[in-house]
This record gives sequence, C-alpha cells and structure tokens, in this order.
Amino acid sequence: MNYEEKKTSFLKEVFSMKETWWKESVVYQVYWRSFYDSDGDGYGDLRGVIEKLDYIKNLGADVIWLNPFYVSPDKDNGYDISDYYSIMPKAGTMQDFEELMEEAKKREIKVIMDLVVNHTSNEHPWFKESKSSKDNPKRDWYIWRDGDHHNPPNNWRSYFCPSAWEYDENTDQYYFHSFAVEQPDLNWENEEVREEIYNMMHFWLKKGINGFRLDAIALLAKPEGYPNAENPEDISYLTNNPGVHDYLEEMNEKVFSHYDMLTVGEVAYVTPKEGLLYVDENRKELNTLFHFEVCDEMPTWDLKRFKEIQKRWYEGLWGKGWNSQFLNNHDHTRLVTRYGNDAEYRIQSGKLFAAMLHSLPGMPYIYQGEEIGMTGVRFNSIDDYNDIAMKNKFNELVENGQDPEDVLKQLQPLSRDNSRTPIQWNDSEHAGFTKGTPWININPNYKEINVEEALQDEDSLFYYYKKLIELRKKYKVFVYGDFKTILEEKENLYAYLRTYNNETLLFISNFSEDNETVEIPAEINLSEADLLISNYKENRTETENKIELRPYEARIYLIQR
Ligand code: TEU
Repeated sequence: MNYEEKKTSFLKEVFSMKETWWKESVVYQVYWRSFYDSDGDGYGDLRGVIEKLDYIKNLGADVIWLNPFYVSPDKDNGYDISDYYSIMPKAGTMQDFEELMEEAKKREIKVIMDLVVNHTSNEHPWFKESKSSKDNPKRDWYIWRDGDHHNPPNNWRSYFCPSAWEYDENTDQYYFHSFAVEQPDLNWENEEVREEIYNMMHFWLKKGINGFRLDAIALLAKPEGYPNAENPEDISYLTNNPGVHDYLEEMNEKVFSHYDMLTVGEVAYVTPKEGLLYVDENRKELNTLFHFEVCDEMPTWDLKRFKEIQKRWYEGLWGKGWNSQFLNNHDHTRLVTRYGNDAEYRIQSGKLFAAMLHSLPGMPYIYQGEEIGMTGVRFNSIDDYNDIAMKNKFNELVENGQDPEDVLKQLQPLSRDNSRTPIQWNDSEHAGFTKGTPWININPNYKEINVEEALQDEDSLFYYYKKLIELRKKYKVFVYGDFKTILEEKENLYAYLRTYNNETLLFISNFSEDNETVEIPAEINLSEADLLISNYKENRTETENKIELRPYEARIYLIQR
C-alpha cells in the first residue's frame, strides 16, 4: 500500500470509519404537500409521490425524506401531530403509504420519515387529558408550571412566540411550548412518555421505513429549574441542554440499534465539539446531524465564513462522526436566491452550489425543486403567506408598532414559504402541480422554470445533479475522501482536495461575477487530471496549471494515481 492507502486504512481502523449505505447516500427531501397533487384537492399527497418516484429515480437519489404526514390540525404543516399512528387525510391513507413503500423499494429507493417527538399538537388526546386537571394521570406528560403573579414562569421566548408559556385558566397553570402555542412540549423526564414514543418508533420501523429525520431533537432536555434567561431573545437556551444525550442513548439502545437504519438529527446552536456528541460513532446516539451555522446564521452568502465553518466541522467530526450538507430545506429559502444569483447566473450558480454540496465531506440533501433551480418568492400580502412562524412574527412586530408594509418586506426574504411553493412540473395551469386550487400560490416564474423544460435541456441543472450523483457512486473519494483546502488566499475562490486510496478529487470554483485567473499549486498536475464535471459548456484549456474561471464557474477534476 502507498502512503495514502496506509493513511486511509489507519483512519478507517482507528476511527472505525465504517463504510455504510447511508454515508454513500444522496437524500431527496419531499415536502409532500407541495410535491404533486394526485386527487385535485390542492394539496400534494402520498399518491402524488408514488406517481413521481420515477422522476426521483431518474435523478438518482437513494433516499427520500418525507416531511410529516401523521394526523395533524396542520397549524405548523404537520409538525403538530395529534395521532402518531394515522395518516393526515389530505396526505392520503395508510394503504397509500404502504404502496409508496413498496414502489420505492422496487426502485431501490429508501424512505426516512420526519418524526416530531419534542412536542405534539395541543389537539393530541394525550394533551387534552393532561390539560383536563392537575391530577390527571397524563398531567406530567407535558410541562406545567405555576405562574409568577399572573406572569409566565420565566422570561423565555419560543421559536414562534414572544413567550414559551401559555396560560390555562382551567387549571391556573402555564404549559411550555418551544414553538407555537399549538405545539406543547412533551415531558421527556417522564419514562411513560419515552416508552410510548419508542413503541411508536418501532411501529413505523416494522412497516419497513429506513430511518428518521428527528425534528428539533436537541430540544428534548430542558434546563433544570427553568431559570430566567439573561437575554430572552437568544433562544439557544431551548436546545442542547444537559440530559439530551441520556435520552438519545436510551432511544438508540431501545429502538435504533435494532435496525439497519439512518437517523439524522436536527441539531441547532451547537459547535462541532457539541455536535460530535450527537453523532460520534462510538457513542451510539445518531448517525448524522443537520447543524445550522450556515442556514440559521448566514442570511446572505459569505464565502469566507462558509469556508471557516466547513473547516471547523470537518476537523470536529471527521474520522469520528458524519456530517450532512444542505443549503436549503422546507424551513430555509431557496439556495439559488439566498446564496447564488437567481437571475443572470441562475443555472451557473445553482450548479456551483450543487457541485460544492456534493463534493464536500458529508451526506448531501437535495430539497425538492433545488434540482431545477426553483427560486424564492415574493407574495404581496401577508394573507398570501401560510407559515405560522412568519405570520406570528408579522403580528408581533406590527403589534409592537412597526409598519405592516415594512414588516412584510423585512420578513419576505427568509420566510419559510419561499421554499414551500409547489413544484413546477410544467408550464400548464398551476404548473402541473394540481388540477384544483393550490393550497399556496405557485411561483409566477413556473412558465420558465419547470421540470418539463429541465428534462428537455441536456445542460439543465437537473442533468447536472444527476451526473454529480453518478460521480459519487463511481468514485468513493466523494464520500470517504479526506478534506484539504488550497488557495485559501484567494477570497473569491473555494478550492479543496479530497483523497481516498488512489483517488484525488480537486474542486475549484469562483464565487464572484468576475473572471478569476488562478495558478494551480504545483502538487497538482492538471495534465494528469480528468475534468469530471464543469458548469460551463466550453471548457477553457489550461496552460502550465493556470486556469481562468468565469463567474460562478466550478470544476471537479479527478487524479488517479
Ligand atoms: O424546525 C426546528 C427549528 O426551527 C429549529 O430547531 C432549527 O434551529 C432551525 O432554526 C431551523 O432553521 C423544525 C421543523 O423543521 C420546522 O418545520 C417546524 O416548524 C419546527 O421544527 C417545529 O416542529
């Protein structure tokens, strides 16, 4: 074995960096209510997902992440569950779900479900019982506290409200909610709650699902005694509290360890060191995590900061735990609008971000529509917005005296509805999403940006994503390669090497809208390199390892020794 092979096998041996199916997977997130409506009620549904499985297969994704479709009053689009064992009628039936599993399996596509166990709906029977009286057996299934002279027990905010506490006149106590009033937090200190949740997890796993995306999973533990916060606006006190790992270790021991499954935790407000505690392969908690140092804390693109974040998370996790790579989802606006250029360079910048996300260390997630370069949206009235987080914030700021028009303009760019407009399948009415009235407005640019158009264009983003996924399957360096940045001094460029056994991948990109000439370091001989993929049709020839990169140009080379 040469030096590189020895180093890689050492890493694998010492850090037990086992090769697994989920590390090699590309996940496609299906926000089903905006994916495809099969029955004309204006909502996407599980049958719609079945009808579009061949589209997902053609793209090449290995796993589908389905947002919640359990019975729910839908105050937070399914993240307020009132029956964990049944399916929301607008999404379909249990038979539809079982058929979806069968059809996905036929196509060798795995399915992970989004699971919300930090809280339920306030219409869940458990909460109705808990709320009914102080001595109800389920009182302690939720978090009830006495007020402080008609004030909430402490000064905490929630994600969606000015206070994390809601008063209940009937029992003269407050209940705790990390999100909306309609989403009371379960009390994870209560063993009955934990056992009930574990039983429910087994129910779905025994139906053949391949894992869970665990919603707000780092919020399960609450700070001892609920002390007032110094700065209530910094809501990091809601998450990553002592005790959370005890719950995750127990969850793994009682549930996850019994299956060959993928668990991805939504874990906000953590450093790499803290994040590793969730995904360290030796700790047996979760397989991987979404951290939000980018999506929650970088409103617009900042390449310098992004490089620093990637470096810290690589150094913090590599060889011990697995990272995830994403730049948009159902909670974050569309990456080509937020971080790229959704006008003149929509395709090039979309391809640049795709190449980066699929060549960085970690599991890449494609959010539905990202593969055709769907963009953010601007609705002219708050009434056109659906998202409870945005509507609550709008009301809070207007009630505090801000001008409604100004508030709308302030909230539009990061509204979660930007990424929740229906998939644009073609240029027919409602973009081919529904034969009914869509539950939310279609992005008006659907006539230019749609799947049909993309599938007819060999240079579309769709085929670029497809090729990236093919490359990840062909060359293991995309998955298991280490990570070494080069050309750090070039502030508009992002370039790195990844090496695994005899393969070395070079990613080099220009994040500016000007041409950038760059000298490739002598350690890399481009004459030995194969250009695997680029985002410009004509490829400028390189001379003496000097290449000129055009606006948003990205190239991936492979050097095999
Ligand atoms: O989001 C949780 C959430 O908003 C934060 O935990 C996270 O830090 C980050 O801010 C997201 O950008 C999840 C779901 O993804 C979201 O759709 C739900 O509204 C929420 O939980 C409540 O279930």
